[in-house]
Amino acid sequence: MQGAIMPAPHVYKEATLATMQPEAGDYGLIPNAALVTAGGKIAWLGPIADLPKPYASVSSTNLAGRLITPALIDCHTHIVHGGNRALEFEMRLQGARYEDIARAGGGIVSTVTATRDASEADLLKAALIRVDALIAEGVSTIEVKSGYGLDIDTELKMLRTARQIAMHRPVRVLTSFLGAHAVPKGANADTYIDDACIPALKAAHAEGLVDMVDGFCEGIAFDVAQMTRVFDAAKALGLPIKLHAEQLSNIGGTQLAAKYNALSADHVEYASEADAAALAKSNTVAVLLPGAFYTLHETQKPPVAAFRAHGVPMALATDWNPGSSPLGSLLLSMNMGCTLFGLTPAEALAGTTRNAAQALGLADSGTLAAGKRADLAIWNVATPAELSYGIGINPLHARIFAGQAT
Ligand code: DI6
Ligand code: FE
Repeated sequence: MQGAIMPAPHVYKEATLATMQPEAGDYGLIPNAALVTAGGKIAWLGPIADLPKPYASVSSTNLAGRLITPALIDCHTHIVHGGNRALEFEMRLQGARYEDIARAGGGIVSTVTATRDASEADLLKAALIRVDALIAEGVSTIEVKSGYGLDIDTELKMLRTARQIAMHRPVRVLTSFLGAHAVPKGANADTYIDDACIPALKAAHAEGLVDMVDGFCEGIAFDVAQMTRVFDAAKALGLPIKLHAEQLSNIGGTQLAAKYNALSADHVEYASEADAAALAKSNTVAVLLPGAFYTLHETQKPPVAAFRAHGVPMALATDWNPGSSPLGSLLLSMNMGCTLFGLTPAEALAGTTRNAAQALGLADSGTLAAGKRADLAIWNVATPAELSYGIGINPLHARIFAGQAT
């Protein structure tokens, strides 16, 4: 940025680096390493013995063997919303099913009422509390969806709130327009898509509020034909797409996402082998959301073996939302990804760094390499598997955002 004061070079010494570079395999570990930041980017990294001479005399921090990873990326959240659904939690514990509650007018639609009633200031205040919890775990980048407005004004209010977050906290926010999240009470799904959802998308895009377009392709939400209309509108605006697909049943969302070269297909518990092959072909990330699987007592696990076999990149996210995943910890998502879905700790860390960046279309973050953003997490652990192993433990030592300790 012209005229701005760029952070001077700084050396982090005596660290172990988990570079997460794809070609390095597993974590891409470099023991006894140094990492140099300058101008908000990574300037150099490697074994400390190879540190270029000019960096020997600049300011430095001795990390005493701590682990540096790319800062974490939560690539699927609904953290802007009003109210909570604790009552529904109690109903489910008494035997009610998520889909039955939704069909009876509860579920997503009840959060819609609370979100319509909330002011932008109230939404922001509540969202910032959630953002702070993620930042405290070394998160630098958060995707935030709309979808609890289901009318033009409230969808825009949610997206404006999401844009506000980065003005109040050192964090990067990417927005997804999720107008096709649920059918509003009393509305017809087709009429809603054509007369409210697509016009809201156009209005939000005109205000510069939309980075990506998402939808909920499911029996209780929208079918493939309806999502196709939303995706065609997104394509006409030049916006990348993502999709909540195959969460509760298989109705063809994953194939649709692949056909549109989506950045990601999310949930995908009910995806098939053929779906995995289609995702691989379109280089679409499978975003796994164990918080929703856990909360809803699901038993159908995503086809991790097929994703591996076909080379589908897998990401992990919180899906932080008031209904199916009131989960405010990305580290716990990593643990759940391993324990519930059988990911390796290396896959879990790739899922919240490199592959999460890909799920957001970000080429400048998610790995440690010269030229990438200096978004780092420094941990009080010696080995990266410890990040997935702990339950309810936060070993963050420091977070660096664009080269600055925050
Ligand atoms: N799938 C989810 O997991 C969230 N949205 C979606 O389409 C759940 C949203 C909610 O229950 O409020
Ligand atoms: Fe979601």
